[in-house]
Amino acid sequence: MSLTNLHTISTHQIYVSLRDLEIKRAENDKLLDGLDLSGLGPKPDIFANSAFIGYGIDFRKNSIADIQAWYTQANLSAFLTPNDLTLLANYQTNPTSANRQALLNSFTHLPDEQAAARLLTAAVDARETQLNARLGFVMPESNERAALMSMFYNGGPGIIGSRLLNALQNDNRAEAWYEIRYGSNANGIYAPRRIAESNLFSLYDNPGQGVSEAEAKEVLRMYTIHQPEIQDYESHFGSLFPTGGTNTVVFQIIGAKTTLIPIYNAGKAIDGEVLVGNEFSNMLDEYGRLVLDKNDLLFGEGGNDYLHGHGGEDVLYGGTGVDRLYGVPVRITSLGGARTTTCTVVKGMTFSKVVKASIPTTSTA
Ligand SMILES: [Ca+2]
Ligand SMILES: [Ca+2]
Repeated sequence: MSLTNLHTISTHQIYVSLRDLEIKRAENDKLLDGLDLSGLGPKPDIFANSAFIGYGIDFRKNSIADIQAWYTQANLSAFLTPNDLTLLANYQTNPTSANRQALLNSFTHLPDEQAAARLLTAAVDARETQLNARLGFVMPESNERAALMSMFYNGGPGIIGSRLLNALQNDNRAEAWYEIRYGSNANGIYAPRRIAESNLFSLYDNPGQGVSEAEAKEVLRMYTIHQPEIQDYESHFGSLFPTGGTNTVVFQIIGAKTTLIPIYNAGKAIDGEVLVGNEFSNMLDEYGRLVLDKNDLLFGEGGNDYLHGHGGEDVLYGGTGVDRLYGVPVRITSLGGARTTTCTVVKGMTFSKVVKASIPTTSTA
């Protein structure tokens, strides 16, 4: 089932406005704000070895026929002269720096920001059906679709990679959010844009409102799987993810932790990790995570899991399967098999709380 609980938008016009605003901010916020109108003329794109006009209308990647069509739709045909078409043809046929410079020198400027905005709308409208083709389904006009269109405009079909596609097709919002925010910046220059797009896409079904238990587990399962990579990414782009700031995953998962902790903390003050496994065998270990020897809450879920709480007062749920639960200082073993509600606690175990199955009827040594 494809992504559900979309933040749908009531009219096509409002959708287009939101979509284009997201793209304008990312492509040229100074033109949008009227602070720098140089984007009304052609500009070099050094990184892409290309040139563009307005809000990222690329002169090399787009066909001349498409560019002409967008100018026509935007009622801007008078600003695409025969000389401009010759410059474009020369550059596309032979993309030398001399031909690019000729284009930069004399390509006709757009008259104003509104013209650039109309041209962008035409260029993005043309990609709407291409996004459907890439997704394999028609996502309704929504915040989520606007976020994906911003990515698509920026990176073409390839930016919707196989893992993002899989998450979208299988209704895994948290994984899709992760892929947009942390997994779609291969060339390293779009980290701010991906943060903005993932924020628009939203990690939660209903931001600012209640988070269901199932949704909380989906979010924390994503976190459990990807936290080491996320940590690396956030460190690499440290200025975008200041410690304690809202951009960090630590902040983003607070809503999910706030749902699960009161239900499952078994009276312990959980101040460490909340890790959630999947239906396969998992190794959930406080070590290697952000903080050590805190009070952690670990859910093995299905499969035969190893749960390691280490120091602190941890609450461990093996879930179904034959699970091994470890606290500190010595091993606690639960080998009862699926749905067994008791576990063996090695004598001397004094700091960890062990929970087998899904009800916190616990044994503490
Ligand atoms: Ca711990
Ligand atoms: Ca299990």
